[in-house]
Amino acid sequence: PTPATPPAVLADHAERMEKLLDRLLSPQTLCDEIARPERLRAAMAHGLLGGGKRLRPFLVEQSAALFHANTDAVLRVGAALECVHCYSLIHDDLPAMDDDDLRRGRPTVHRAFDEATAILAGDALLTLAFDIVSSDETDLPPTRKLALVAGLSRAAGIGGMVGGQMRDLEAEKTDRPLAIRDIEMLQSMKTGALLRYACEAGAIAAGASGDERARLRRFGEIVGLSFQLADDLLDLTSDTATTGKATGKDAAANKATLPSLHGIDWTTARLRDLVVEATDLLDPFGSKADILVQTARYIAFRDR
Ligand code: GRG
Repeated sequence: PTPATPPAVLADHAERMEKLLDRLLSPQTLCDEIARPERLRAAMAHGLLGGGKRLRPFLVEQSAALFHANTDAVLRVGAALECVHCYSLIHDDLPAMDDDDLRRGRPTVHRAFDEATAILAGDALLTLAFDIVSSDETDLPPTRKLALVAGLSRAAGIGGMVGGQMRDLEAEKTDRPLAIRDIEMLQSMKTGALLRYACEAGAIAAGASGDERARLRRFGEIVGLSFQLADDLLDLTSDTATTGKATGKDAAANKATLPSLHGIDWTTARLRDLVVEATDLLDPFGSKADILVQTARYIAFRDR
């Protein structure tokens, strides 16, 4: 299929998100009265600001928009989720994990600062996320904030992103290839959990019904599956296009991905099915869901 374009409003959202993140990390906002280590704040800013598609907060915003929610509070919930995402990138880049020098075209946090500072910057971004959601400035009923905190804890923790990362590290240590079921489980935890939460969080923040919340959660799950499949497919096709064989990071680490196991045609067909399911799920919302549907299509059929 021809590559899908991102919704026009994604860039505008990224700009608004950048301003909010910048404000949330400003010296004035971050407990000015106590001795705040400037080097840590600068490292957090390096990992959080200046780049990124801001896809997760965009999904929070668009999911909440289906129910006409308070936009300021929703933006703050999205900002909290972006803090968790960026913390995971900072830690993922560390020498003990992927050992990367560049992220979003700039030196990784441990390269620009040092390893210990990068670890602490990630830790502080993770805790800042919960600070943001629970803060009085996030103008939502306490029951919704509690549900948001509970959902974020689960999406980020052992049953979600961190658990998925651990499974990934363990898989790298064994010679036995992972079963397809295990690959799917690993990915639904490692990258899927935050994307699933993004859509569910929009519904929670907006006070949607249990049914609507479950619908958005499933939509987020599909977005997560598509995101990973598309990522692995792009890896596979760019490698084979340039060298005739798979040489990307996953291939170098001898890591099987669903596209490398099933092939390009299977993956493209699976992505089409996922987009159809995502579109059907949002059918009850009519044209209000147009942007979310376009986002699902973009995530599945992006060209980079
Ligand atoms: C180390 C706690 C810990 C977790 C690591 C999600 C994760 C687990 C690591 C991310 C590493 C990675 C490159 C995963 C592949 C897919 C992915 C999440 C890519 C980055 O997300 P985008 O495309 O990035 O949304 P931007 O830069 O747009 O924010």
